[in-house]
Amino acid sequence: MLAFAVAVTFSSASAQTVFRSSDTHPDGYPTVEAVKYLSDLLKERTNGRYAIEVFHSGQLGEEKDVIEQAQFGVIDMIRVSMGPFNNMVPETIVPSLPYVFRSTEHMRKTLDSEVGDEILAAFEKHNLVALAFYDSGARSFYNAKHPVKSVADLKGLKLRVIQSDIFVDLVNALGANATPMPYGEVYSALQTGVIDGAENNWPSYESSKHSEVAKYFTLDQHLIVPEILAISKATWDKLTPEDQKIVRQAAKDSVKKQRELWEAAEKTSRAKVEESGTQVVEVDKQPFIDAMKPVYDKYLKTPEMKALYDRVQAVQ
Ligand code: GTR
Repeated sequence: MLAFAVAVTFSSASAQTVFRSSDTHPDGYPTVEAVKYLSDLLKERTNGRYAIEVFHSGQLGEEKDVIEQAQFGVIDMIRVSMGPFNNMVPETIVPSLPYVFRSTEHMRKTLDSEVGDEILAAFEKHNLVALAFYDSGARSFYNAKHPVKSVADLKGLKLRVIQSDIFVDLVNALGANATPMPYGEVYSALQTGVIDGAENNWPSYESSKHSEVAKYFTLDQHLIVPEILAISKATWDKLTPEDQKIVRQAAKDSVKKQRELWEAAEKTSRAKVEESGTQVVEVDKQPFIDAMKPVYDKYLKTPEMKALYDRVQAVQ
């Protein structure tokens, strides 16, 4: 009995809180590895009091579901695309508009500025504390039917999109038919012909194996939409202000690492899929940009949205 009591005391003295963090991507993907790196930073900076366990490969659920679970405090942390937040957090609309960022550089500069901090802060009224943005490259269309060389070639294709109205509208504006669907269902939907194609970045296209069933990839790069790393407000509120500071800073510090991992993964994923038969089509982006006018008209209606858009554009 005595030995047992001693053991318990000892273990609670060195107690470690392990946050459960969700990611839809497999082990080794840049976002998964960045959160593991963040866990190491936390352990180091809190003398082992805090750590993170990453549940990769969608083990805790699809993005829409894990967002809800984090809002309720069932999951501590989530790493999800900004896309699924569009209908809930209006501040995510402008940075999710097609072709809103001129380049990855422009996206990074914007999100590293106070504009980025304001967008992160907007999650708090939805019971989430957004900690950082991670890179997700540019999203492009791919399909199983034919090479898409122009906007006209997209006509009538059934394309899976993230469950976000912006994504639906942008695909429909190009003459294709948008089908919102959770990420984990896309592979079999492509395989069985329920959809003709989808859109994503190189590492997702490769690691999800969509490249095996949809070989025509068109480099139209319609969206440079970042990832969000957030912690449940319920979990956050249990931390002391000092620990909150440590978590926030460590999350910011993990961004550099994620960007390095991202840049490497983009290259290796593209090389891998090209080697295994993906046909890449380079296109003139201007007609794609022109086709987005109705999407801009719809989402930039209010003075607030226009002002945020102007601030994003003003970042040099
Ligand atoms: C990826 C993103 C995921 C997920 C996925 C999708 O690029 O990293 O978080 O949103 O796209 O298309 O559902």
